[in-house]
Amino acid sequence: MNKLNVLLFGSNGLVGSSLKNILKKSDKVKSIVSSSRKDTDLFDLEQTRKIIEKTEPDVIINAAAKVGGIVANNTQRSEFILENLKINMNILESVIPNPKIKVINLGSSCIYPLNAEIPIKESSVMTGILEPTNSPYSMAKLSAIEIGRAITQQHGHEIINLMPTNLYGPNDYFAKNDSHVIPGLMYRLHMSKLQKDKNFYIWGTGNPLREFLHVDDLSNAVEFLIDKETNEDILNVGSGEEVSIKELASKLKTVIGYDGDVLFDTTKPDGNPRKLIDTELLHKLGWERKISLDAGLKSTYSWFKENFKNLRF
Ligand code: GFB
Repeated sequence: MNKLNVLLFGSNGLVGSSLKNILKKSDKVKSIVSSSRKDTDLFDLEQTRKIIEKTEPDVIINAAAKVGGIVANNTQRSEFILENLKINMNILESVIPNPKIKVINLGSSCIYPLNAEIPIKESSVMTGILEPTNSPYSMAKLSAIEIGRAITQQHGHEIINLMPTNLYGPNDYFAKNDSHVIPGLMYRLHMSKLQKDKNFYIWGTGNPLREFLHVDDLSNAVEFLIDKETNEDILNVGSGEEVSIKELASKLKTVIGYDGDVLFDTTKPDGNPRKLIDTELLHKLGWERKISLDAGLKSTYSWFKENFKNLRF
């Protein structure tokens, strides 16, 4: 087996940091070039072209994106569509001259229509209206799929779009306003414990259902796919388990040791009521998730406490 040279874009984020660790240990990988905004401006086509030409990768993994939770997506709507479009356009346009480069492009389960049948299959893509709180982000991710398809048909590339469910884990962005729900609740519950707050407000009604996947499980899926041949160009990757936001808050309350009351701030949006994805295609290829939600929440909170001093909020 020929070992692969990998170029990883977005290497400092939640997904990129986990991927670096997992790929370093992989016997399929010869070398990894980790690229972040410090060395390459992916809004700039020439810079993007240059690093690809210089590193001559067999595989490009695109984990670079502007990401955030429901409030960030819903308020910075222009940034979410424009920045993600630019990143995806520049990477995909830059690979056109070299069809031998395989691309694994990270997307999100929010690309699927609001009324898609649950569990959501890959074939539901582009069959209906998007969930309004994150439609700009979703549209950028959908455009990446369409650009990938155009390039594949015209130039013969292999481009896989991996659609993870809500991710969490070490190196996430733990903050009050712009985070996703797990790092957001973890930060806020931790602070409420320290401040001995009597009441804690979770956003929305607590009723939406979400499926969570530890980021290392996603990275194992990427490592698994790096040398796999498949005719699928979209693959879902999820845990198959749903929990309500209320249940999630209760689990986190226990892990963190906060003993006040949990109430609801219904001025904040609920977003999608339910978006469980169908991971059957990836299971059939042979991938399985390993980290349960309970174990993942515990280990992520340990990491959070150990790294608290160095985190930016
Ligand atoms: O993870 P999250 O921000 O985004 O929120 P989405 C999930 C649910 O948790 C929503 C509720 O119903 C929130 O109202 N929630 C409760 C909280 N408390 C909190 C809190 O303290 N912080 C946050 N953030 N939420 C995202 C998209 O949607 O899904 C992204 O916005 C991405 O674009 C991601 O696609 C996978 O799950 O609703």
